[in-house]
Amino acid sequence: MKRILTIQDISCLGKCSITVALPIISSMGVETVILPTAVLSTHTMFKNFTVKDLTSELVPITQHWKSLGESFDAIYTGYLGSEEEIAIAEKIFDDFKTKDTLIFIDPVMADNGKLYAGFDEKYAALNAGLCKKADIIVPNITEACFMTNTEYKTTYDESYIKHLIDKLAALGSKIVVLTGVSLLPGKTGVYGFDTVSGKYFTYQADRIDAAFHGTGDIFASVSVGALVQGVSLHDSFKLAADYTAITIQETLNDPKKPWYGVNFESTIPELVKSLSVLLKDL
Ligand code: PXL
Repeated sequence: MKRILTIQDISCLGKCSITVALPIISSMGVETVILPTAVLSTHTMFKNFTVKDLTSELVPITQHWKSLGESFDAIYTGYLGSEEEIAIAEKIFDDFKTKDTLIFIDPVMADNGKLYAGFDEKYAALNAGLCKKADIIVPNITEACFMTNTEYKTTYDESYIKHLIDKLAALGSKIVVLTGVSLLPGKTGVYGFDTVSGKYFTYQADRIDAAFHGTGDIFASVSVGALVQGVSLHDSFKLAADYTAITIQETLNDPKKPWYGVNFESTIPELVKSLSVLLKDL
């Protein structure tokens, strides 16, 4: 069985970060090891959330794993929370990376043109530095703009997206995948660039006009859960984009939908079914 280490916060209530990554990656038949960066009562879109920072725990926990000789097929970072944790994540990559370890970075820090509460431009610059260690990075357009000092636009064309991707690739990741890219009416998806093959790729799923929290974490979890099992780049990102789209649709259909996250729990059986088709073809 493949094994992914994910490094991000636990937002106890809120359906994001580890409370999404753990069930989704596990449902995909991959062992999920967690390294919580902080425990929050809720994610940061709620008012008056509490935070217990866990920075001081990260090194002792990973040193214990190292002493046991443990290893990971992929390391997936999401919401890190502090500048010091970015430096520690870099050290964990160095300590655990072998030639077969996939380093997958979702530089969670911003959306809709704005940084999340508690982050500033220095934090964005440090995340940009971390990207040099990555095999794959999956920023949204806002995060890409903050990391590359590019003007954020809500209306754009393909040349703007390619320019942004080229600037992201210069940060040093092998593969760059920009998320939330809408180039066709009624569609949204990913636009990527593989620096090894020199090829751009894109996949557009149906766009559902609703913004929900945690969908980036769902997209990243499905992508890394498929990639680590040998599913191709195109099929992994298609699976993730389609699953995110059907999950948002499912949530909209729920008259009692939560405002703070999506009903991914209801759509997991479809994810498992679609993945099993892809795995059979490998
Ligand atoms: O979904 C990203 C995320 C993860 N963790 C925390 C957050 C957010 C987005 O706001 O607040 C704590």
